[in-house]
Amino acid sequence: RKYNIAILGATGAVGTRLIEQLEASTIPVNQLKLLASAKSAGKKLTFKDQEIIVEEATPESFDGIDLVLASGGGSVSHKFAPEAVKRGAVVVDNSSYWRMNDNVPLVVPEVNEADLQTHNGIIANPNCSTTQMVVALEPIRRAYGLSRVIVSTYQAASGAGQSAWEELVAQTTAHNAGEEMVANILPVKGAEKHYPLAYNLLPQIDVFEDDGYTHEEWKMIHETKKIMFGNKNSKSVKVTGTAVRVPVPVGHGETVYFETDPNTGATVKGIQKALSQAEGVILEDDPKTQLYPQPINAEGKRETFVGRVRPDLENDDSFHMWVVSDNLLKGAAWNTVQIAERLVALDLVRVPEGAANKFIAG
Ligand code: 11C
Repeated sequence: RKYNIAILGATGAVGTRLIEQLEASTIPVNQLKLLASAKSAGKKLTFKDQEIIVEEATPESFDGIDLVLASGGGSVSHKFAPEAVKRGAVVVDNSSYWRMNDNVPLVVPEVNEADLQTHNGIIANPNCSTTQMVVALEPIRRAYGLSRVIVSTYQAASGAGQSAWEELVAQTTAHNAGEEMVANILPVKGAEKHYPLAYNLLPQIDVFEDDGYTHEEWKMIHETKKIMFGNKNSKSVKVTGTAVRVPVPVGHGETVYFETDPNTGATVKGIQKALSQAEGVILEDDPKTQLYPQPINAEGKRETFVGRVRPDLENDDSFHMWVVSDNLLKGAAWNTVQIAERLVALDLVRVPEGAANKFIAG
């Protein structure tokens, strides 16, 4: 079987990588449609040496489509994912809109591929900082259990989109020329205040919740629980963290403190072994030779890189590690295409009867 595929949000930082990842995937493509807002319609992009003209997305765009890879943002997915499912297409959605819906599996194939079996037409792709963390934590959980996680993130500008990435570059150039840095996007589009990221750190990613956490931190807590423990409010694990934007173009870094089950006798060597054998993980951990993951080396790669595995010096059965991945690939485009590859391999590119009624377009 060959598939008719649509990429929704084809012109953004993730959208263009979706095209590249699809091109490099094992999915047999019959026809590829590139969809975006009216503003981007008419642009020309290339897939397998073939020029494709970007079309404005409408509900009818999904007629005859089998599989949609969506990366147009929350309101676009709210509007179009149910329309696509209604027309028989399966949607792998990179936005946050459907992630916490009980009818929608939230999937990182290395962790919970089995959740694909019960999909209803929409499958959600997690937030980038969550994805790389769970890829690194899952092999540890399987071997040694997991009761608590405390994460601090060092997130790249491109996580906030192509425009934030461009703003960082422009600010760096301006600062180096002795000119004033202009900030219109970060820490979050539409906020009352904007601050420069170049030569700076911003301890705010996304909007603040009433409890003092940012929405990015909220996502890391609840998405991790849903992916690894099957329930966004699971009490089986305690998760907390602080998300910080750093002046790096691509590649999120994370320091992760975690507590294992005391009955399992976890050791640094055991954890390193579990990580080195895990799918999607590359262990880069040798302090003697200064080997540890860095965003600059992770850019363009599909894997999640882990290093600096060491014991906590005061808490038993507790450890620290450093996790890096390309936020636009494993954090977004690759995980989406990887889910699509698994759907194809498992013959799950079909909308179950009646499932479309579970979703209402916004
Ligand atoms: C950032 N993690 O770095 C965000 C971007 O929920 O898919 C991803 C937002 C999301 O700003």
